[in-house]
Amino acid sequence: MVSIMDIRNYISKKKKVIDKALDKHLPSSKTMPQALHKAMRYAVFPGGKRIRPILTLASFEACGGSNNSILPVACGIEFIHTYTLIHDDLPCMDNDDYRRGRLSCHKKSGEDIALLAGDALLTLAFQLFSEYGNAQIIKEVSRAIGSQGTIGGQVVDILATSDPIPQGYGAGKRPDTTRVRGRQGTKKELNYIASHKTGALFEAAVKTGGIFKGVGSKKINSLGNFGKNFGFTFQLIDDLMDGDGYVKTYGAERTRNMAGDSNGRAKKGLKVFGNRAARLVEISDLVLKRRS
Ligand code: GRG
Repeated sequence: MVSIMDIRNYISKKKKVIDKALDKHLPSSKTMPQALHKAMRYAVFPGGKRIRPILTLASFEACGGSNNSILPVACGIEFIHTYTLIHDDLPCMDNDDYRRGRLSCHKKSGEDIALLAGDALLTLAFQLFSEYGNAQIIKEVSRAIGSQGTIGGQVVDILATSDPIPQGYGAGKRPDTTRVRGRQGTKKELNYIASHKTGALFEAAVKTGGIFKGVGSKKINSLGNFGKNFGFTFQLIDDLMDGDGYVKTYGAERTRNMAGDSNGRAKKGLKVFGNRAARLVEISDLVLKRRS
């Protein structure tokens, strides 16, 4: 039975439960190598919205799950998200000094340790999936974040938005990999980036809830459809807030309409879950309304 608890209240309660579990599954900052564990914890706490693991929990509930057994797996999803943010901020990527209003991980811990903190969070995620989840979760998530998933999306983002293409790979020349960012990609590239860099992990996060509960492929596909379209809505709204990406290509009004359409597509396939999917629906509607 779905309670009438307000969705914001639901999200804030889940966030607290997730934060507690994240803390439990991260090595203490006093454990050797302290610098690494400090950097991992710095990147994870206080953290952001925790929207991906919340979706994993809500999806588990939509499939009839009602306990906290899925928490370690949901933590794995957040650790992966955190790894992407650490690596995305590195000088060789977006070169961002700040994340969530404070120094980015490499500015706090140094590039070497930050890079390895990202690697260690990614590795920890798969340790949790193997210990508390199952092979299907490992398969789903690894596909989602590999060369044809998140990492592929990041590569297309770099290549589509940087200029000039690196020169100097000729005989006897040192490779010059300097890139000047700021070019707007084609519509095809924009869609690839949204579906791979942003969408794929959302899709996997939602599917993971169903896989953990052991539902059949029809329901997993419905969850996948929700996750994919949710991810697209999320990206469009993010671009509206930043005046970036889709807004630069299509303008704000069309981008908002596209977000409304993808939110509609996301929710359409959830009917099979009945009222149990109420939280997924409400989270999706909330993202559409997001202004900050
Ligand atoms: C594999 C190196 C590497 C990078 C992957 C996903 C990614 C590429 C980089 C993350 C940076 C980014 C801007 C991705 C687009 C999706 C997005 C808006 C992420 C921010 O997610 P939120 O808003 O973040 O959920 P919080 O701070 O709430 O956790």
